Amino acid sequence: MKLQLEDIKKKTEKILEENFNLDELNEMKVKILGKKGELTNILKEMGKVSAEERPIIGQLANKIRDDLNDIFTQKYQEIKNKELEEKLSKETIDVTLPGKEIKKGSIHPVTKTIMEIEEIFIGLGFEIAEGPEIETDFYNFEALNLPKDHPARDMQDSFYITPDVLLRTHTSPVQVRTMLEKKQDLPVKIICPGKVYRRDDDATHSPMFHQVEGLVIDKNIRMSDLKGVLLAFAREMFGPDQKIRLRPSFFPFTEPSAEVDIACVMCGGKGCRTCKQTGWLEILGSGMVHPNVLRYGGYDPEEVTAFAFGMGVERIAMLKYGINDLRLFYENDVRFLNQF
Ligand code: 2U9
Repeated sequence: MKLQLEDIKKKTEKILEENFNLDELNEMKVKILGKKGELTNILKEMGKVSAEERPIIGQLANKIRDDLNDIFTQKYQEIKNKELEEKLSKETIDVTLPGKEIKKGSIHPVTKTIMEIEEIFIGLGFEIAEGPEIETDFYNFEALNLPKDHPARDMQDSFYITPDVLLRTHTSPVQVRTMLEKKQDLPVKIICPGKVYRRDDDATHSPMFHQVEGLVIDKNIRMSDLKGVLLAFAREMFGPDQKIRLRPSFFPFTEPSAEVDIACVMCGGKGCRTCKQTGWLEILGSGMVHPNVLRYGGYDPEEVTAFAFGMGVERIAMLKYGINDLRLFYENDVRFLNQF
């Protein structure tokens, strides 16, 4: 039996010198070490071995089984390495081939326009203020001199979450919050960019759009300050020779109020379809802040005065980049977006 065991080891070592693939090796392993394999067959004869010899043969059998397992493991590794080497020797990499194109995104035209507006006002000494898009009736309406029965508060015009909480309809509540935080500190020079929400949805109105509003509070702020700042803005945004025109208007939060026009970007003021033959295009609304609004913000209208303005970012972007359809901003068509 001892001889049989040593034989099987020698036989295995010899067989494995030949060229096998992994499947053949596995088959061989089952044939020799498997449940019904040759080693098991030899050990079936254990009963015939004398009691003194049995532990010695048992030990030898265990050692031979371990040795055989080692031999198979070693051979397995050899075959694997050989296969890998063969694969690598065949595989060639052409380093001169062009790489895969990485598609780069671009900045959305609305974001780009906000960034440009911010740059201009930062250059004029303004700070940027931000605030929540979900607002209370107080910050969105009450503090802005929009009385309880004002049509803007209609459920039909705004998105209400509860009777007292709504999606902000303008970024003005950010200015109110900033005024209350500043606790009468002077001067206040801020712009507030962000998303606003109104129940409007047609070719020229979107239920979500972007605004930038501005507020300047100090002693002796006058309408001429408003005009100077907005002229500087118009020239940086639309060209150094731009003109502006102020037309009287009405907003509940400003008095007096003015709509601001620039010379038509299409015809330069001669009159065309874009400006409806007027030569002018409206770009923003503005005015001197109403005394009630200053009071709500904690400032004394006898001590300080203020001007404010508001613009729709999509409108500015359309005029600046010659975009003729508002809906293009929200469709996420890369053929449109890639142009910015
Ligand atoms: C405070 C006080 C006053 C912000 C202003 C406008 C005029 C205005 C419109 C432009 C186009 C809204 O997006 S739009 O439809 N805005 O005409 N906004 S004055 O006045 C303020 C804001 C905050 C505390």
